[in-house]
Amino acid sequence: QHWPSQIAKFSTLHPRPEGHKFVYGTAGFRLLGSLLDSVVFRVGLLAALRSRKLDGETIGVMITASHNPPDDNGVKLIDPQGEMLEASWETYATRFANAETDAELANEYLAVAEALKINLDGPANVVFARDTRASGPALVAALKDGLQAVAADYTDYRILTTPQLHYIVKCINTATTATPYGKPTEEGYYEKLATAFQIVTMGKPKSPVITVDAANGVGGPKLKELARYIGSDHIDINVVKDKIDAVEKLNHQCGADFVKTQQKLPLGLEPAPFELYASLDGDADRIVFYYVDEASKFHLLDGDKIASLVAMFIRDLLAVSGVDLQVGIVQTAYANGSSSKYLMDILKVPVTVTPTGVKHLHHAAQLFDIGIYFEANGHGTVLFSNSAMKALESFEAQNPGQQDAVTTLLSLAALINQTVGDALSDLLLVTAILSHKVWGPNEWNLAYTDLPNRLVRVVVKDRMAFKTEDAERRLVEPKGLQAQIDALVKKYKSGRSFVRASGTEDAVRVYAEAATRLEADELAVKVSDLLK
Ligand code: 16G
Ligand code: ZN
Repeated sequence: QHWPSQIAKFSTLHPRPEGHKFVYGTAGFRLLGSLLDSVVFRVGLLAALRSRKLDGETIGVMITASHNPPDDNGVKLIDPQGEMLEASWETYATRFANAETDAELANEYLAVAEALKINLDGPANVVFARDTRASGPALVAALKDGLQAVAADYTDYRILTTPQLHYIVKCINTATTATPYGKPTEEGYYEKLATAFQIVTMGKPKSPVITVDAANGVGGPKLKELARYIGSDHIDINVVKDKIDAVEKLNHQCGADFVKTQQKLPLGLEPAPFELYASLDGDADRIVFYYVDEASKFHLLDGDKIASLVAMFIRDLLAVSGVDLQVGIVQTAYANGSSSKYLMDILKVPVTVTPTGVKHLHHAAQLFDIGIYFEANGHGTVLFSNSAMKALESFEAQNPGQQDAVTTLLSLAALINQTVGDALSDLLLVTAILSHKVWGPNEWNLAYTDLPNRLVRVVVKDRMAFKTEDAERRLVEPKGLQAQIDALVKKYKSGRSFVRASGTEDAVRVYAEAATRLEADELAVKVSDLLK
């Protein structure tokens, strides 16, 4: 094969739009779908190269822009164990996307291959899927061209949630190992989760109906399918905001991001008091829950509340079982101060704080026997280490109580999508725990009371001037600013505030929390004013 001419031949069909600087960030490439054609083509080249580097292990490519508006789209790579692309490859992605000419692109391809000693004639395997966005099919075509240009083998999984594709990638790459993750198909995913859910909830009362806002995205049809596999004897899910054909409705005044950032109900939802509601985001890798009380007051049960519920449940099961395993929690600076306090002081589990972004949390969670990580925005999962699995599988129970607890823990490990945060899997996890406790949302919410908080987006001249340390909780630059923030924070009871540059938008974010709503709002505004 003569790769440079082959790459150039295909690349001319996918010209790079002028005057754009593309960056592979925390969520891959994400921007207007109409600007992504060349980027996705080039990601095809990179995915093939990554697979060749790993001796033909299968790499995933997901085309989605998650909670962004309908006209946006995005693309990200999935590593063989279902994890985010290894960080050192993000720069290659950025270099490929920004190559000015077809020839330059081909050179980049060869340069990376040479630097990493990649055999360009070795096997390359790639799987991909997309969400429901209108720009998806054309971008898939661009991706296929990229894969064909460098003779990669590929499978098109069509429309999936992001976590479903992560699951499939891991299944494929573990298929011939001692611990296969599951059947590498969409059906395999439903079967695995449905079976695990039935075992975890066996003998427990069925939970009352849960109404799920699917953000008019891919999560809607997939959740209905999952519920069908579980069966209405075991679960009762009512999916709303499921208009995937009305493409302009995607994430519009609904969905997990809307509910979390606005701290209010999706548009048009009329909730009954004390019933449980949930919202997914546009690619179903985030979920938040909520309910209203008798006075119609809205109560949010976000990622911190999920982490706390799950930590409590797993900790209690471990205590009953007598298996000695260390549970740990990973949060970001956005975690509500009350949640961290509850986890550390009441549940007595260690809490690690990392910078924002799934890859940071995921890696920190891998350091525990059982690592629970959730971002406040509702993205998270639980990781069971290999040694934890072995300890549970080989444990010899002394009584039925211990046996039950161990069986439940092992089924939880199957119920939870351990590759990445998964709204559908997390929904089942929460439902199962509530049915064990015979709790409604109000009982769940009682564990601790969130400190009122406010998130403000501030557009600044140069967000890159904002450099942080201590897991984004303190600014090192611009110089002097942190001291001013500290001086403000000191004036508020239970006050806390931090500033960081967004990794997905050209803006900085200000977070503030304090003892009362008024104070939290005021602190957020005052800190924002410092940035102007
Ligand atoms: C991305 C991250 C998400 C994070 C968010 C923060 C992944 C897969 N996604 O969506 O975890 O919460 O960015 O956005 O890592 P921000 O940097 O704009 O605040
Ligand atoms: Zn998402």
